[in-house]
Amino acid sequence: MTKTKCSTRWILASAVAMLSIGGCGGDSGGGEGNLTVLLEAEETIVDGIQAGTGDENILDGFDVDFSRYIATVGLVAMNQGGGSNAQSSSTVVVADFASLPTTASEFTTFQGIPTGQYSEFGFETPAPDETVVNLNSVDSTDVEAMIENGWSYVIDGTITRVSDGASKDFLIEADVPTIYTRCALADQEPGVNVSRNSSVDVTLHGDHIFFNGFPDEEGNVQRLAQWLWDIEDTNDDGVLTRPDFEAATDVGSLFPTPVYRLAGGPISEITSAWDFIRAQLGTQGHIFGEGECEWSPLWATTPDETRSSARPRRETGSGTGAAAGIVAGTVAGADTGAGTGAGTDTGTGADTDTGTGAGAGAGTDTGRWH
Ligand SMILES: [Ca+2]
Repeated sequence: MTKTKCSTRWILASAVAMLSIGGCGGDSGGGEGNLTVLLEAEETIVDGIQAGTGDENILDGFDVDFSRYIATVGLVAMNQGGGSNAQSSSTVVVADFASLPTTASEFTTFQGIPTGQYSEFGFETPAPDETVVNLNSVDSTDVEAMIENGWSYVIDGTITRVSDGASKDFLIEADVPTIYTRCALADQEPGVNVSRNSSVDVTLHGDHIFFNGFPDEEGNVQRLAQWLWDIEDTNDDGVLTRPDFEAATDVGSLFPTPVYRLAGGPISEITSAWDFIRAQLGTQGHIFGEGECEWSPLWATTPDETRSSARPRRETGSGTGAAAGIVAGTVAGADTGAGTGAGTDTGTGADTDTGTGAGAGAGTDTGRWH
């Protein structure tokens, strides 16, 4: 099973490792192969998250369980580096991750594609449309509501205060249009290797809304739930939903510094609990359980715009030699790359690169999100 830690990916380090390791990825002999893409739910979704003092517990005395964890995933895209042998799938599925372990999880397959290392692999959690494939009997009412409203997530859960057993229900119905790119397992070649018959697990984590920010390193992650407990049921309907989260604008009280760091996430300025939820949900995509992906900023919040002009573009810089900075909102501080190269980065985004130069200068430019 997967672990629940969320490790930082040191992107250039991975690139350097790739170069030094060379073609260790196995079958790249020019043949054709198949890649099956599977969905995987982190155990936090299936088993819930328990109060405790362990690394993966909620530290401030709350249990959380999910009865439904419905999400849309799809639009897998990959290439063998520099755009070569690009493959993509238009399939988008909707699945209840809470019941995935006992139901179908295969959602798309690439057949007869060139074998080798697809060093750039990604996918999306898009707003669904009428073409969405219902993978494991998600209630049609939910699917229609997701299409109608552009929701990528419907999460139905309960938070319980262990000191007295009191509980509250919450329902998160959220548009979280995220493009995940450059997925990689730590200490392995980036992306996915395609051989004769290969597969990749696309994993959604379930616990990021309890992270104390958007941490650079897993050692810094704490899971805390007091903020959710403190949300007021403003409309007195017995469940915490979007209007309640949007009304919770006292961000400094809900997410106090220095315990929380709200900078560096997919939403540049978090002004409510709703922003925090959407931003954290926009970081939950992984491969092979713990393999980190870069995530795009979240964009429009209305269904009409989620797939159109507001969609961010990813541009690849043209530099070679010194790596020239990591994408905005990915892994702050993970950039190394003040080597000796003379590459020119052509990205012009408003990102702020926070890397400090200690790299070997062997990477290629990572591109930026706009
Ligand atoms: Ca309510």
